[in-house]
Amino acid sequence: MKPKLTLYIGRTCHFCARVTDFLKTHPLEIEIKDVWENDAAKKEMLALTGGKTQVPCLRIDDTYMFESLDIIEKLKTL
Ligand SMILES: N[C@@H](CCC(=O)N[C@@H](CS)C(=O)NCC(=O)O)C(=O)O
Repeated sequence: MKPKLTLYIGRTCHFCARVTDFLKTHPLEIEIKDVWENDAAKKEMLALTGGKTQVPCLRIDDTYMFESLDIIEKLKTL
């Protein structure tokens, strides 16, 4: 079964842009939520990660990644 993917980003975060730029050339079924623009997304991320706010954050089912380059390497395998 395909994992459920969610990418938490911040609108002007260049580490996040690195990941969203990658997704333009490697489209995947992934929900993108801006935690800097959307309070509900921020609350959701805080609750899920136990208080972590660093973006980009990739949620793969119930695991979380916080490093843009690691996220891109992982996305290449999905
Ligand atoms: N090494 C990380 C850096 C990510 C980073 O510094 N993100 C900043 C925004 S540009 C952030 O979320 N800062 C707030 C925090 O760490 O809670 C990466 O490559 O993704």
